[in-house]
Amino acid sequence: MSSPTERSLVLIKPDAVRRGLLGEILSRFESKGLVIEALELRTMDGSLADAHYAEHVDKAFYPPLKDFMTSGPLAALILSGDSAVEVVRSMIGATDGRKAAAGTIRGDLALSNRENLVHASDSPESAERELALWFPKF
Ligand code: 3AN
Repeated sequence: MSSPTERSLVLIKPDAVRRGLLGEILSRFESKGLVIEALELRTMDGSLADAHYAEHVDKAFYPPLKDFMTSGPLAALILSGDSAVEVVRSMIGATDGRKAAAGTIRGDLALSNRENLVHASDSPESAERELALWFPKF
């Protein structure tokens, strides 16, 4: 039995671009067999940050998160494949890079709770919302 192809919105964050990890992170997703359907280098502005992180805008950690996410270019991607949302989430690991399991992107490459290299949609419903924000033409 095969699962339907899903799409996930993935952001390779400004810390990853600054650290020269874009190729390594893209390579992990490609090696897994996920398909890059769209890929764009762009800088998030404040209003897109507020919309993207709508569930976090009132939290204490949001202002520094917004500063970080708008601090430089990031790579926005659509990744697709069988169960892509869950597969990508398991590949990136827990939010806090200090606690993320070894073998995951954050577990291997991040040591921070904020500068944690990658965002990925956490459910098919979030993916639909985020894809409409970032790639309205897709
Ligand atoms: P995830 O990215 O693992 O889905 P969320 O959605 O809970 O995590 O949080 C969104 C982003 O907010 C995280 N990627 C991280 O950059 C930041 N963040 C979450 N919790 C904290 C926190 N306690 N302190 C600082 N930054 C946080």
